[in-house]
Amino acid sequence: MDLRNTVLSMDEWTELIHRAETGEISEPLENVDHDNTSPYDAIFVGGGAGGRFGSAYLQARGGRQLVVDKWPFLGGSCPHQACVPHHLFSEAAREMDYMRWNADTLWFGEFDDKRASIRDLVELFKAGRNNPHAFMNWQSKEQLGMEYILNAEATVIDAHTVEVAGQRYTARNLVLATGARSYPPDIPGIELPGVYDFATLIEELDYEPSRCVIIGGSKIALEYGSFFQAAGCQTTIVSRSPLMRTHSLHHVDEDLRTYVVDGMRKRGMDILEGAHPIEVIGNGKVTGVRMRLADGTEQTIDTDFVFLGTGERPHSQPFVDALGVQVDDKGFIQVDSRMRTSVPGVYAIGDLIGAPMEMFKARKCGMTAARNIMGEPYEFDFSEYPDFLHTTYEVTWVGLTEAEARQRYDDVAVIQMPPKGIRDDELALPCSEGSMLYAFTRPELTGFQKAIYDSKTRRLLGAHHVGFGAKDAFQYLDHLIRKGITVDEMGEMNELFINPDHFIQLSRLRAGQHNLTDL
Ligand code: COM
Repeated sequence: MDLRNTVLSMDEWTELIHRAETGEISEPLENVDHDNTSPYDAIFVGGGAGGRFGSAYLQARGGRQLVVDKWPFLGGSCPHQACVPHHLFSEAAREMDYMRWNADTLWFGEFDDKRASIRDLVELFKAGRNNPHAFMNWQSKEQLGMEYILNAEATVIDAHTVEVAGQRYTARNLVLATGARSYPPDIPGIELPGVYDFATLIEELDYEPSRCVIIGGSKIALEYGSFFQAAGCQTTIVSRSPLMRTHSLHHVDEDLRTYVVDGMRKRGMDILEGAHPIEVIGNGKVTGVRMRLADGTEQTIDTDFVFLGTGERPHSQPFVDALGVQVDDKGFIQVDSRMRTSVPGVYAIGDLIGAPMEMFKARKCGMTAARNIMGEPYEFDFSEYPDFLHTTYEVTWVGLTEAEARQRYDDVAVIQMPPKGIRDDELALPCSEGSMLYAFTRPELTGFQKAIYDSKTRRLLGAHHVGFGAKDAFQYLDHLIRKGITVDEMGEMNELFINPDHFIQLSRLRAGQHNLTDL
C-alpha cells in the first residue's frame, strides 16, 4: 500500500495498523520516495527505538534513510509488548498496593483482589496500544520525513542490499536493529502452555492466573512479580542469584537492595535465592515447578502460571548467515564505540549488541550510527548510566554504591534518610508525592534514599532512591555527576519543596562544613 502522498489521521492510522495486525492487510505499508534518485545513506533493518531515532538523526543531518519493520508500526517492542505495558502494570501495582495498605481506612474501601484482574489489565493495554503505534507512524512520516516500509520483513542480501517483499533496495550502509527476545532456560516442560514471557503475556494470556512462579531474577522478574503479587496472585521468584545482584545490574547499593527486597517480602512475595528450577510440571498445561533450593533440598510449587524473568538473546543469526558479522558467545553482535560491526559499512545497535537493554542506549546507538554514517566520527560509551526498576515503588540509582565508594576513596561522607541508626518504622521520612499518606499511617513504607560524597573533592559520587517521583531527577543527576557536581553546588540548587528525593536540602545541611561528615 503506497502511503507516500496520503496524510492519514491518527484514527486512520490506528485502523490501518489494526487491520494489518489481524491479517486483513498483508501487503507492505510503504512511505518510499520513488521520485528521489539519490542513493540511501543507510537502510535500518528494524524500526524499534534504535532504528527510529537513528533514522530521525540521519534525516536531520541531511541524509537519506529507509527503515524497514516486520510490524505495521515503528517503535518496536517498547510500545507493543515491553516498556509501555510494563509501566502500565507497575502503575497499577502501585495503586493496588496503596489501596491494600490503606484498605478500610479514611475513604478507602475493602480491597477486593478478585477485581484486580491481571487479564483485564492486559486486555486494556491491548485495546489501547495502537494509539501510540499510530502516533509513531504519523510523526515519523509527517514530522520527521522518514522513509519506511512496514508490515514486511527485510532480508539482508549483502552489506549494501536488502530485499523487502520481492523488491531490492541498496544503500551505502546497513544498520542492523532487530532487537532481542526472551530466552527460556533449558529445562523440561518449559514449552508447556501456561509458561509466559513479557511478550506472550500480552499476546496469549487467556485466563486469570491464580498462582505464579517466576523463573529468573532479572529486572523483569521483580517488576512483573510485584504486579502479579499486588493483583492478588501469590508469586514466588526462583532466582539463582540474589535479587538485584545479577550480572546485568551494576551499582546496586546494599541498603537500597535490602529495602527493596524486604519490601517485596513484606507484601507477601516468596523470594527463593540460590534456587534452581529443575522442571516445569504439567499435563497439557502447567501445574507446578520443581526446583532445588539453596540448601540442596527439592521442592515443588503448585502453580497455573509460570513467568520467565531470565534475560534475552539477540535475533542475530540471519546477519551471521548473510554477512558473517562477528558475534559473542550468546549471539550478540560485536560493535566498536561507533557501532561498527566487523563488516565494513554494517552497523548494529540496540538490544542486538547486548546489555544494557535500555531505551537510552537503543536510541543513542541509533544516533551514533547515524552520525558516523554522515561523516562525523562519534563514539558512544554506555558503560555508566542512571538505572531504575519498579517494584510497587520506583527504584532509581546512579553512580557508585557506598561500598564501591569506600573502596575507591579514602574519605567518604554518606547522607541518607532514614539516617543510619534510625529504623524505617521510627521515622516518616523520606516522604513526598505518593508517600505523604504513608508518612502518617505506615512510616516504614515511605522509602529510602542515600547520597555519597567524596569528602576530599566534595564531589557527588552516587545517589540511590526508593520511593516515588524521583526518576526524572536521576536523569539530570547522572549528567551533574559526570560534570563533577559538589555538595556545595547541590546546596546552591533551588528545591521545589517537598521534593521527592530531598538531596538538595540534605546536601545544603552539610555544604557549610569544612570537613564533610555523614548525615
Ligand atoms: C518508544 C519508541 S515507546 S521510540 O523510541 O519512540 O521509537
